Order: sequence, then structure tokens, then C-alpha cells
Amino acid sequence: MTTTAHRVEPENNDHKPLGHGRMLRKEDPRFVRGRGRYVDDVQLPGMLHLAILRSPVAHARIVSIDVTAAQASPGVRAVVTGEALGEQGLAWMPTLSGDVQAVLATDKVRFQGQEVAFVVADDRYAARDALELIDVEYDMLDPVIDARTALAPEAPVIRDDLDGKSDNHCFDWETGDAEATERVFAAADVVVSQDIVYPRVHPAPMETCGAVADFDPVEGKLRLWSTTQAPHAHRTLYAMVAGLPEHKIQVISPDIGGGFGNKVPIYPGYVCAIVGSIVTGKPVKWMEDRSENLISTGFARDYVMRGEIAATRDGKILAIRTNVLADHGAFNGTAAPVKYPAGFFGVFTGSYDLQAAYCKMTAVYTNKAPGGVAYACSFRITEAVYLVERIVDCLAYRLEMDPAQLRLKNLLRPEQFPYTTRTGWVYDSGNYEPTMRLAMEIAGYEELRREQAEKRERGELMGIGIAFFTEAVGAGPRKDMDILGLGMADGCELRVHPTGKAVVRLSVQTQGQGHETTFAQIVAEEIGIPPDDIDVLHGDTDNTPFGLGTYGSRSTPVSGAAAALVARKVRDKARIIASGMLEVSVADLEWRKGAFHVKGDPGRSVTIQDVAMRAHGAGDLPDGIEGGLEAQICYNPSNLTYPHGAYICVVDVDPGTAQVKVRRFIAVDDCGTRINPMIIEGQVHGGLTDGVGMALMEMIAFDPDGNCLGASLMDYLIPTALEVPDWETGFTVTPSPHHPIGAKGVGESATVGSPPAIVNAVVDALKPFGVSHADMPLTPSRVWDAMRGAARPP
Ligand code: MCN
Ligand code: CUM
Repeated sequence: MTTTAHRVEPENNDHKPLGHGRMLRKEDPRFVRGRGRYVDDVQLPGMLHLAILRSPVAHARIVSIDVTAAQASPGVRAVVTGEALGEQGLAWMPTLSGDVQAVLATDKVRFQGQEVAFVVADDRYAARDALELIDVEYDMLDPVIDARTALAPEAPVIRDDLDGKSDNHCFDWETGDAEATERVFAAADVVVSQDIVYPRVHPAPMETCGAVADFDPVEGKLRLWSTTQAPHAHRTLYAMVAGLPEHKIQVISPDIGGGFGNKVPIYPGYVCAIVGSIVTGKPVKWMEDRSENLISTGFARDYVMRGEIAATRDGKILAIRTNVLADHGAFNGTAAPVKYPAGFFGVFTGSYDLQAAYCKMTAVYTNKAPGGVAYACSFRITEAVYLVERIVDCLAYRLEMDPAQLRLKNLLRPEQFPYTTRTGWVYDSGNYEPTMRLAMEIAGYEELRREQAEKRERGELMGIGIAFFTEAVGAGPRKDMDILGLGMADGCELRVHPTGKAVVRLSVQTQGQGHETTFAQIVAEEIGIPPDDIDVLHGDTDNTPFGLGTYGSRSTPVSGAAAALVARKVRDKARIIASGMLEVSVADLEWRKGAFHVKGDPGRSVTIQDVAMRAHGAGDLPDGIEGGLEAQICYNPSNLTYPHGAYICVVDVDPGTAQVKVRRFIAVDDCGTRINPMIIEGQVHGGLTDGVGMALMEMIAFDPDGNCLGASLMDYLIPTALEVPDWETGFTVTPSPHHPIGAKGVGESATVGSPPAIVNAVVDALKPFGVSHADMPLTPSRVWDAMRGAARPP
């Protein structure tokens, strides 16, 4: 295995990325010129507008709903309640994790913001006005807000809709070996335990969720423009829920203003828009507002964890154990592969060589919005990496060891790969030490520690935090991974036109990651057609092959592989056609960047464009070769890809105000072969900014009645350019051995790796106060409390 290490500097930044490396994004001209086309830009003749009435309370029985006044309101075309949906069998829908969720509440409301009724009217204002006229009588019930009380015997049962349900238990899950772990713990010199909370946060994409549904009763065809990261999977679900034939459903996901996992689940609003169009016979648009997005759509995290680590006195880590209480909200709407109810939390063993590991998890229902897997989480690897990187720092604190040295001592070694973890994950490749060393070199680690020591002498609070992570991205091998029975493979189709221009059709769906550029680059590299001559089509189920969509940074690992392989398939056919054109055998041809040359006679050659014309043109083709130059494949990955990274954060804490300032942040990422370094840096910068938000500012909190306290961007603070430093990045390249071009995913790496680095830095700054842990978000008040030894319960 070869790994190369590079610091990103203007004069040295592109160590052999894929050809056309840092090309500018093909999609940007339309975005910067206001020509993006988002769901809310879709205008259809006669289109009506839908608004949703949401529950103002967290838990209550619905006594009655009176819609008479709303129905009589000007411009109103339809008012629909859960009862009406129930008559069509549509009041409930399956979630992506096999639970059910109310489309519109019939019996009870189970979280503040839950969908209760909808109005379809001539315009958005008429629809919203009519909501005010719907009279709902609620019989209030006690809510369950804190997951830690959800299983108390006196807790009110939230999901009494489920047969025989008499508590708020959602599921249990475990991984690793409990007994072996116990043996290692019992014999260890040192055991450190820490309660660690990863609070509920929200991805808050710039564009909220919405849909335009257009059901044509004559054709029997439903067209649905919607904000979805997984158009094909959604289409199948609509077919199953609504009983519509799947070939009569077209899901179109146009430009999307950020997804971050928020646009993976199926929301009641999408189903309401479909029903609204069927009922009125007109196209219907639903667009939620910011508060609706924050209070009712897929949240992230909400894990209460107890971490334990066992080690020798000199710092050899032996085992990690954790107990997790997972808050899944009112419905289990988690979008994760079926066999993985806790997502990929099983990688909590991190980047270290352990003797044993064990996790036991209990998930509960509470009166909060459903969701759980979102916000660039790599299927809960955010929580796993936060746990392991925090607990390793707690161990360093206890052993009075330098956290960088402790990590260096325990990182997996290159000869151990492929490495099977104690919880059964097979890390495909990795070379961790150079990554860690590069981050330390860019940071000037020793110098920073000297500066910190001097500052401590003067009573100044400076902290240095480290996090090392390994991710598992690219779900996934279909033998292990499916969502509601749909295997997690991706299709890809490539058509080369007669003049040598090409169109590649993907089953994944970009939300800002730049797929139109990077997938053109992958195909260009394989087939020699310039990327500007290759259009990338995605986000339209009628015009792209089936696949499971974009999340868990799976596009590059799965569809990226599909794109490379479909291009090779076309190239193989082109080679046969070229052999006919040059009248030599296939074996006598050599492929070099866009042309087939006759071996030993390089002057005789045909370009891929020549071949494309011949494939479609006059004249005979070699025996058995059909005309045309196109291919389609479905790629089923043999394993996930395992990117890794080393992050170092430097903070200053104001001892007077407890304000944290992130002064420097060094991120060294290894995502294998790099396709477009500029896009990777953009992904990393964005994820690091998210990390600052989560570590220092963001939390979806609730009052004891279940009122969401993060219902607007006034209360739910997201970071701006003012809160973040100039990111310092570097990279190493350890290709994936099983991916056709060696690429691993990167889209969520920085969100996974940055929160522990920042928290570790703040805790390190507070070391003079004897602080060894504090929970996110590290707002001034929490830091203040921590300094005064009065950490509040989160
Ligand atoms: N890339 C590359 N070389 C690599 C790996 C990736 O050049 N070795 C490029 C890819 O070609 C792609 C981008 O980086 O253009 C991200 O690729 P990948 O890591 O495969 O992730 P996905 O495309 O599957 O994107 C999903 C990921 C997730 S799950 C979340 S959440 C998130 C993220 O992407 N949401 C985003 N980044 C986002 N960025 C934007 N702008 N908007 C979102 O909603
Ligand atoms: Cu978990 S957020 Mo992304 O996987 O769409």
C-alpha cells in the first residue's frame, strides 16, 4: 500500500488527482446567474397551493376537528383531515425503518409540529389563512421529552397505535463481545468512564422541503417534483403506499438547495401534495417554511452515551465499551439499512487496535419529531467518532499523557489492513500515522504546546484538541444492506452520441456536492472524452437507472465506481470497433488518453470520437457487434470504503466571558484517489463549519411541555463566516483496493471529525480548572458552568 502526504498550499495542491483535477464546477454558471431550478421554481398551469396545519402541542388526544369555516374560506379547494385520509387507507405510511408514521394525525398528536390537516387553495396565502379557521379540540396528555425518563413505569405510552404497545421502547441493539470485553476491563490497569451526550441537532439546509404533485387522471400518471436525496427509493415507496403502479410515477428531484440528510426521509407533506393533486385534479405545490422544517423534519443525533475505556498504565488501549440511549422521537423515521437500526455506530472502536469492544443500545420513543440519521452523519458515525475520540481524550487526561502521543501509540498500523474490527467491520485500507504526523506538522504541534504552557502561566486559556477518525461510507454491499428490501446498489448508464459527445445517467442525486462535474471527470478519465463534452443527468426516475440515492457519502464509493465501470464497458466495445477500423486484432491496440493506437505503429490510430461516429454510421461493424456506443450497469460494491483523517483544533477561551474562539483548525483527510481537489476542499470546509456549529452553537432543545426551543434561526444558531477560522487543510492518499479508481467518500468526513476536535480543544483549555469533559454545545454559559465545576445536565 502506498500513501502519499501533502499539505494544501497554492503551489502544491493537486498531487495527481484524477485528470482534469481542479476543474471548475459545471453547475455553477446556472447557480450564479440565478438559473438554478428548485422545486419552488416549478410553476404549472392551474397549480394550487397546499398548507399544513401542525399540532401546537407535543402530546394530546384529538377530540374533534371542525373544518367548516376553513372550507368556506375564499379560494379554498379542499380541506383534508386524517379521518378523510383514513377512509382511503392513507392516514399512516411506512417509514424507511419499518415503523409507521402518521401522514395526518387521527387519534393523537405525538410531537409539536406534527401534521394534523391540510388545506389546498388558489394561492399560498389563502391556504395559510384557512389553516387559522380549522378548529381542533385537544385533550392534553403528559409528554415524554427526556429519553432518560421514557422507560419509567409511569411514563405515558406514546405509541398506543401499535398493537399491544405498553411502553416507549423502540428497539434494542448490541454489537461486539460483552464477555470478552468484560474480561479485558476486569484485568486492565486503568479504566475511565464518562457520560457523553450528543445533543439533538438539525441539518437546516438552505432550501426547506417541498413538492409539486401533478396527477394526470387521463394518463393515470403522477409526476412529483420533490426535494429528495433518493428519488428512486421514494418512487417505490409511493407505489407501495398509494397503490399507484410504479411505472406511472415519475419522481423528479431538480436542483436542491442542500440536503445534509434532511431530504432522505419521506415526509407527510409529500404524501399530502400527492393526495391534494388527486383530490382536486390539479397540480399542487407544498413548500414548508423555516420553522416547519426545523420542528418537524429529520433531526440528527440525540444519543445519551456512557463511554468506558480500558488501558494499560503506559497507554495501550485495550477495550472500549459503551451503553447508549437513543432518542428516536415519536416515530422511528431513521433512514438506515434494515440490518443497522443504529446505522454504522458499530465503528465506535475508531482507528485503534483493540482487544475487545462492546456496545449495548436501547432506543426509545419520545414526543419529539422523528428522524435521527441526518446532518452529514455517515449513518451515525458522527456519534461513534465523537464517543471514541472524547473517551480517548478522557484517558489521556487520566494518564497525564499527550493526546497526540496516546493516539500515535494506538493507531492501527498499515500492515494490519484489511483490518477486521472487534465489531466486525472490514476496514479496506489505511495508513494512519502519516496522516496524523502531517496534521501535527501543519499545526506546528510542539510549538503550540509550548505556547499553551506559557499562556497557562499567565492565566490565559488556550486549548489544543485532536481527533482521528475512520469512516465507513458507500452503503453498501447488497448482501448486507437494503432499505425496505431495496438493495443498496446503483445503476449507471452511458451513451456516446455519433459526434463523440456523451451523456451519463446516474441514480444518485446531488444536493450541492458537484456531481455534474465530478462524474463527468470520472467518465472523461476512462473514455478520453473531455468532461465538458459529457453531460451528467440525475434526479429524474423516468430518465435515470434505478439506484438508492445520495447519503452516507455513498455517491463516489458506489455510483462513482459504477460510472468508471460503465465507461470501461463502452471503451471495451469501442476497442472492438476500432480494431475493425484499423484492421488489426484487438490485442494489437493500445489505449492512450482518448485514442486507440496500433502497437508499434503509433501513427495509426482512431480517436474515441472517430469510433463513436463509426458505431452509429455507415459501413460494417465487426462480427457480433451491434451499432451504437452505449452501456448500462448496476454496481454492487464488495465492501464499504473507509476514509480517515486527523484534525487538530486550537481554541482560545475568554476567562471573563467564557466565549470560545476557534483560532486555528487543521484538517488532513484521506479519501483515497481524489477526483476534484477543489470540490473536496469545499466539502471539507463546509463540514468543518458544521462542526463549529454543533460543537459550540447548535441544539434543538425542548421545554418540559415539549415546545421546541429551536424553531427559528433566531434560536437555532448556525455558524457564519464570522465564527470560523481560515481552514488549513492537507491530505494523504491511500486508495481503496476494491474501488475501480481507488476513491473513497469524503462528503461527511469533516462533520464527523470536527466536533470531537473542537470539544477536545475546549476541554483542554479548561484543564487548569480540572475539567475533563463538557457536553455540546459549548455555549458561553456551559463553558462558564464547567469552569466553575457546576456543569448543568444537558
Ligand atoms: N469527491 C472527490 N474525490 C473523492 C471523493 C469525493 O472529488 N475521493 C467528490 C465527489 O465526486 C462529489 C463530492 O466530492 O462531488 C462528495 O462526494 P461523496 O463523498 O461521494 O458524497 P456524496 O456525493 O454521496 O454526497 C453526500 C454527502 C452527504 S451524505 C451529506 S449529508 C452532505 C455532503 O455530501 N450533504 C451536502 N456534502 C454536502 N454538500 C453540499 N453542498 N450540500 C449537501 O446537502
Ligand atoms: Cu447522515 S446525512 Mo447524509 O448521509 O445524507
